[in-house]
Amino acid sequence: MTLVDDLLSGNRRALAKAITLVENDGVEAHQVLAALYPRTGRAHVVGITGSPGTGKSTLVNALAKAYRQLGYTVGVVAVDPTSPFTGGALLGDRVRMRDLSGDPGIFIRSMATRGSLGGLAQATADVILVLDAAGFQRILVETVGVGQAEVDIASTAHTTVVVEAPGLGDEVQAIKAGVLEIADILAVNKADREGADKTVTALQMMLGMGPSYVRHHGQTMQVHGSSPEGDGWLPPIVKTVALRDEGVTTLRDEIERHRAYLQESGELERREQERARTALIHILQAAVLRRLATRVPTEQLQALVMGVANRELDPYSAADQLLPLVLDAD
Ligand SMILES: Nc1nc2c(ncn2[C@@H]2O[C@H](COP(=O)(O)OP(=O)(O)O)[C@@H](O)[C@H]2O)c(=O)[nH]1
Ligand SMILES: [Mg+2]
Repeated sequence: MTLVDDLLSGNRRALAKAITLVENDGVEAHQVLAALYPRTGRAHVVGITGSPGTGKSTLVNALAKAYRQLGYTVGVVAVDPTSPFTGGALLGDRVRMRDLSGDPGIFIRSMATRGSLGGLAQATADVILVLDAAGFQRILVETVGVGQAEVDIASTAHTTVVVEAPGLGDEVQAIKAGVLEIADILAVNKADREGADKTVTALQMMLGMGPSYVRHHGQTMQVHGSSPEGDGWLPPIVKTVALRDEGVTTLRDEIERHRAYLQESGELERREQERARTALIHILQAAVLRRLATRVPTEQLQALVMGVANRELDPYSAADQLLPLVLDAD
């Protein structure tokens, strides 16, 4: 495939084209991904997540520069599902990223929000694969930490950095336990602002009471940050001033330390398998649903819809009646 060959030889136009292709999904996209897949698995994927305005884009920009100083090539994927009208590409992000864009060792892409959020998570995972195959050694993925889709995207990352900033009112209230749960590293950005130390203290307290809090709410305790074996990874808290590149090399080094931890503990392999399983099952579910959906007999469906709407039948019983028709359609 010419596109794949061009991409692998470092052609940026081919890379951009392949990314657009996988973003839009479809048969050709799957062929490209199949051809690229054997070349993937080398990049370290870093998720940068947190509330809007905490400074994620600025931090990603600074972090990319810090990685370039070590000679690593960097791919940046910005996912912003909160701005469907701009397709996630905020003008501010673009302006700020401009000082990086002349560097061939950096590739920046804003993800458009197409279709469902679940679709966005899948598209993001596929774009990461393309960048990985193209040889980018570190891939930074910016997401807004609000919902399940963001947690899904974060689960694609090897290392998740949760960004907080001071001055969000009552710190303990502002920090969502669900987001804390996925943190491998916590960055308190805008450390030049008043209250940064209070935010750090609040985070330390929350980390301390994390497990019991999580257990109390009946959620799973198996989080990225802590290993069940006990002497695993304790999420470090790093203060940064992204605007002035302060603390950013420390953050970079903590990410690298986490990467080493993942490799040495065998956790990387375990996560990789988990990810492969999730990816495969998601794709399979979607394919099975698509195929079965075409088999739903239209007339019977319409009759049952009427029955449910008229309260003659409940939707579970209606589905029970349809199911054998769908499954035995051959
Ligand atoms: N004072 C201060 N402002 C910052 C810092 N980092 C980012 N900002 C500013 O915070 C605002 C939001 O930053 P942005 O990176 O767009 O945040 P995002 O929404 O999380 O991506 C911008 O005006 C930035 O210039 C910092 O370290 N200190
Ligand atoms: Mg941003």
